[in-house]
Amino acid sequence: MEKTFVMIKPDGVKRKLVGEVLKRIEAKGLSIEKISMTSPDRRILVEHYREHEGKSFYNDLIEFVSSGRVVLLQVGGEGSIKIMRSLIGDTDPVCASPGTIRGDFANSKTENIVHASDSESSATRELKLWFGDD
Ligand code: 3AN
Repeated sequence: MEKTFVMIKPDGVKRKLVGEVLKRIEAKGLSIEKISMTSPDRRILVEHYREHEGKSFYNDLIEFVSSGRVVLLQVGGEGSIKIMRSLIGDTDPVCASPGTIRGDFANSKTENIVHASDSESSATRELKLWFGDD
């Protein structure tokens, strides 16, 4: 079954939206296969966000995601990568539709509650990075 990586970012944890995000994932019929909480250090975030290195928002992004605890998830199910992307909504809060997680809860491009892998190769890479080979 297809697997994807999801992270509830520090704003989602601080705003007590963990249950809300998990509820939406499960209500859609996807499965929470792994879950853990961590305070990510810069090193792992630099690797996670390597495609964004050098962009204008890069330093703020690393600073923000390393500012508190995050929830790491392996989510599984048929079509889980694309389904999770549609559940979270657009990166830009102006474009994120109501009914999506970002559409309902985010008002910032940096602090936008949740990350989900955007392709099969990202999902494989990110699951390995955050959960290892277990
Ligand atoms: P998404 O998380 O929707 O896949 P990406 O992969 O393009 O978006 O960007 C990764 C993260 O970088 C986003 N979740 C967001 O927090 C941040 N980000 C992306 N674009 C911008 C931007 N123009 N301004 C500020 N932060 C951004």
